[in-house]
Amino acid sequence: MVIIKKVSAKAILDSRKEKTILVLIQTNIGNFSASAPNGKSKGKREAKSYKKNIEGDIKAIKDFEDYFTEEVIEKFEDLRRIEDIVEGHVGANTIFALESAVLKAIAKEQNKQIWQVINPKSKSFPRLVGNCIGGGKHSDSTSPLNKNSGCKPDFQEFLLIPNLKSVKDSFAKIRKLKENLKQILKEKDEKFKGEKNDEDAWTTSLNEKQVLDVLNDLKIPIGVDIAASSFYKRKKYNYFNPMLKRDEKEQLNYLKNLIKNFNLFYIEDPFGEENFESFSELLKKFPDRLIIGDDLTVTNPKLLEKAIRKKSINGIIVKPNQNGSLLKVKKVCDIAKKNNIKIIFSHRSGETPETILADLAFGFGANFFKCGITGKEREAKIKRLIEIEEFFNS
Ligand code: 2PG
Ligand code: MG
Repeated sequence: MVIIKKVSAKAILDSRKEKTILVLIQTNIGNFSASAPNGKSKGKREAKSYKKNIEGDIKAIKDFEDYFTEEVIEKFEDLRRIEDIVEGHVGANTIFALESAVLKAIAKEQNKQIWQVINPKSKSFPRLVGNCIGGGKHSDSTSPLNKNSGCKPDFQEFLLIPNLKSVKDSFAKIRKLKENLKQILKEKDEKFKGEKNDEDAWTTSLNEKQVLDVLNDLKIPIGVDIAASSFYKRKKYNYFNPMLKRDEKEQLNYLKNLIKNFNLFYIEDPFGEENFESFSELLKKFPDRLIIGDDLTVTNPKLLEKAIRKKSINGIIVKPNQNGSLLKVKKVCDIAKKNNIKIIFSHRSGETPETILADLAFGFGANFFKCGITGKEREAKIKRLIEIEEFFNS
């Protein structure tokens, strides 16, 4: 059994140099820690990262220390005891980091891997979804291209989705393709300077159609995270590259054409985060493609149920810190599996070296794993997934 003796938290910097939380626990079997990531193109209905601010959460964790020390923790379901203590007093990032640290302790105590604590029978590996070129909000800060200059794709992510047998081979393949893209972008985009965005994806002045043209030549399944809520204002989709506005119907028609012309396999957040009906229309037209909710569903069981009722999606992004509670993350995955909705575990745009995402994805039976392809915070996660794969091969 795990008995918590001390709990503390501190602020660390994520890959975007923004503050995020790291939680440390001292237990009868050793010390454990875990950190949470930060999103930038956040869904409106995501749980708040902190109750008020990070400093307040750090203090709250300390204030509750005596409560934790009274609990005996033995299995995944015992995270309920942790949640009962902190629920309502801290935000999603803090709960996620705390529960992750506790999960690491349970694994160690049982001499298991973290994913085995969740589901010892897990055996199928998620397919990699690698972000190779970026636009939208993720290309604001590091890109020299001004938000309104029209000189970046309006879509947030362009994704490579290899279909190889092993995670290891898939990773090698998308790394190589991403490196090749540097040369291709140099040739096609005279403004290209080899710069990268928040998720270490290439930034370009090409627009989404030009990027998709480039990716089609790679002969690999591709996808996009449109993150449409980030440019949906006053009932219009406000494109900058080129400058034009599309209403709901025009957006739907535009996307139907893109999906057909570029053979898109994966389409995330194609419409505003409240437009469940437009998602349904797209899915009705393309039942054989992945129509995925992220801002639409924000890893929330109720919103997932709504999306299922309305037949809006056949895939859901799972970002544990959109919710915080790992018990609710499990609930989301259970509902998704029961309803044949594909599960895509995802990194956030502001990341830390934390690798538990890989264990969670494998343990909860994710179908896909969305991550950046390069950058130490992203690579660490994919490498952990490969390590799990090697565990099976050894
Ligand atoms: C997304 C994510 C991760 P963020 O929209 O899917 O790529 O972005 O973490 O900024 O919400
Ligand atoms: Mg998204």
